[in-house]
Parts: sequence; C-alpha cells; structure tokens
Amino acid sequence: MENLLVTGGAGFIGSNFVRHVLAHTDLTVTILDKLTYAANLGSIEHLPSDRCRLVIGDICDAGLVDELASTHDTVVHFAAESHNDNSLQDPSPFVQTNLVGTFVLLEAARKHDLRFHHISTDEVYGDLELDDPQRFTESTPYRPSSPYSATKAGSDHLVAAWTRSFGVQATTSNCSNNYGPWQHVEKFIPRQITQLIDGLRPKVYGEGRNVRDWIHVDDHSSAVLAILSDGQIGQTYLIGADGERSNREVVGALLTIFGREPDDFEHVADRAGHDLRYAIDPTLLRTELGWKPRHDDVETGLAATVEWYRAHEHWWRSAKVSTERKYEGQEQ
Ligand code: NAD
Ligand code: TDX
Repeated sequence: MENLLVTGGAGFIGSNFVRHVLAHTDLTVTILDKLTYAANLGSIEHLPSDRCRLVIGDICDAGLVDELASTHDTVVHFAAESHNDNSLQDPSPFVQTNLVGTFVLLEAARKHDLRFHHISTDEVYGDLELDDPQRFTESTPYRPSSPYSATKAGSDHLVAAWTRSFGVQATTSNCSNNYGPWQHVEKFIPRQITQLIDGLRPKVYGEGRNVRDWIHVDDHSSAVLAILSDGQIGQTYLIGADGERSNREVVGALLTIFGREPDDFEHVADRAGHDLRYAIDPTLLRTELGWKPRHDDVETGLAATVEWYRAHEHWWRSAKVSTERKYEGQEQ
C-alpha cells in the first residue's frame, strides 16, 4: 500500500481520514471529490501538496475513475450522499452516487487489481427497540429504512459480490454516528451547536427518544486505518465506541455547556420512518485488530466540538444559512 485514492475526501469523515493518514503514515493520497454542497475546501486546505492532491470529479465518471485507478494501489471509498433527510426529499442522487458510483469504483478495482475499502453505516441494519439487549453485529440481517440506508445497503452487497465473484480484495466497515469538527451543519450535533451559538433553541425531531451510538470521527479514522493495514479480505467490521445517547440527552448536554436549561429546546415534526435506536457491538474489531477508541467520553468530546464551532464560524456560516432555509419548509 503506497498510493491511496480517497473518494469523498473533502467531506466530513473523508477529510478527517486524509489528515489522519498524512499524520500517521508515509502514504500519498489523491482525493477524488465532486465537491457537492456537503464538501468544504476549507477542510482540506493547508494539507502538504507533495503528499496530497485533489482531483475534482464524479465517482460515476468511469473514464476518470479508470485513469485514477491505473496509478493507485488502494481505494478508500467515503464518497456518498450522506443525509437521511435529503434522501426523503429527493432519493435520486442517492441512487446515483451510492449505488452507481460504488459499482463504477468496483469495476475499476477489479480491472486494476486494487485493494478496496468500503465505508458504510450501521443504518443498513435498520433499528432496535430501546430496551433490546442486543446490539448490531457483523451477522445482523440487513433491514434498511430510508432511501439513504437502502442505497448504502445495496452498495455493501455490491462490494460483497465483487469480492466473492471476481476476487476483488475488499473489506467493508459499518460505523455508527460520527461527531467532531468539520461536520456539515445539516447534521444533528453541529446543527444544534450552531443554533446555540446564534442564541436560538435546538430543534429536536418528535419526542427526542431516539438513540444514536456516537463515535468521535478521529476514532472512525483510526479504525479504518487498522482495517486497511491488518483486516482480513472479505471481512466486514463494525465500528463503534459504546456511545449510546438519546437525542434529548445530547441536546441537554449541549444546552448545559451553553449555560442554558437542559429542556430549553423546540420539538419539530418527526422524520418520516425515523429509526428508533442504533447500537454497535465492536467486539470483532477490538479483539481481532486490537483497536480501541481514544475518545471514550461523549460529553468531553461534545465540549471540545462546541469550542471548535465557536472558533470556526467562517467555515460553517454560509452552509448554516442555506441549510436552515432548506429545513424551514420541512419543519412546519
Ligand atoms: P459528507 O456528506 O460530509 O461527505 C461526502 C463527500 O462525498 C462530500 O465531500 C461530497 O462532495 C462527496 N461526493 C458526494 N457525491 C460524490 C460523487 N458522486 N463523486 C465524488 N464525490 C462525491 O459525508 P460523511 O458524513 O463524511 O460520510 C462519509 C461516508 O461515511 C459516507 O459513505 C457515509 O455513508 C459514511 N458514514 C457516515 C457516518 C456519519 O455519521 N456521518 C456514519 C457511518 C458511515
Ligand atoms: O435537527 C435535527 N433534529 C433531530 O432531532 C436533526 C438534523 C436530526 N435529529 C435527529 C435525527 C436522528 O435521530 O438526530 C439524530 C441524528 O440525525 P442525523 O445527524 O441526521 O444522523 P442520522 O440520521 O442518525 O444518520 C447519521 O449517522 C449514520 C449520518 O447522517 C449518516 O450518514 C450515517 O450513516
């Protein structure tokens, strides 16, 4: 492994992974990113130009992907349409990027004999009851709920089929909800932090009983690097850090950080088909690869994330304006 092609490297997790790789390895990186609304060039500026370059382009462009594949040995595939709410408004780019784009990359990996790592989500497993003692494992059946998670599930199946039928050297990871710096303000935690910075109330869908299993984005990146280095070809790894919190708990913690009452939030219309709970059992990753999260306290991680958003308003302000305009029509 010498030259990584990282798709979606100008997005939240992809850019974190690129920084992580540059800091912890000698690898060189090419980012392939279409620069959709979700990308932010500010997330990848100041990276060393002798080890990292950006190619602006679409993973569905087979000619471009083939050309890049011929000069790299490894693909780490983050690029996706990633936001559930958007997939409910217009599923079409989700089908195109998440399914067709993954197909195009797999065909290039097959032709050029590349190592392929596919980034996916725990949402492919559907949801759990609040009191279910089980958590998701590598053998939990697929049961996606939203157009987003259905297209991610489909992309996982494509990777598994290309491995079994064509011998592509692939691994897949399904991670839980990430938080941390550089996350787009459409997502739950940065949306609420920026509401609070603006002196407004957080907006909680429905009753806010839904539970997510939060992991710091740095820990997602270290897990992916561990899988790339030592993972078994054909294996799926679940990535999680035992960070289950209800949405009300997260909002309560953020309100407390801002010195406000923990119930000073607004209930808005619930998301259609809203998954109740996600929870990951990361035993395989921990035992087989010896991986451990560095950030094991969500509340400490939230406080640091609040500080980051306070200090980086120039990075998020214009996206905040367009995002809230988009949400306005959905939350009557
Ligand atoms: P993001 O929306 O912040 O970034 C996605 C990036 O992909 C953007 O830079 C965008 O420009 C790029 N992109 C989109 N379509 C493209 C295309 N057709 N061609 C090239 N580039 C394209 O997403 P994220 O939150 O960083 O998620 C990254 C990956 O991790 C996704 O595959 C997502 O499913 C997965 N994931 C995310 C989470 C989470 O909590 N955010 C959790 C588990 C898994
Ligand atoms: O304003 C909000 N209010 C609210 O209550 C928003 C934006 C969200 N929510 C709720 C919905 C969810 O229960 O917060 C929870 C988290 O919402 P999102 O940030 O939209 O994340 P989620 O739908 O759980 O999906 C995320 O984790 C899995 C990522 O967006 C996916 O890309 C990843 O696969």
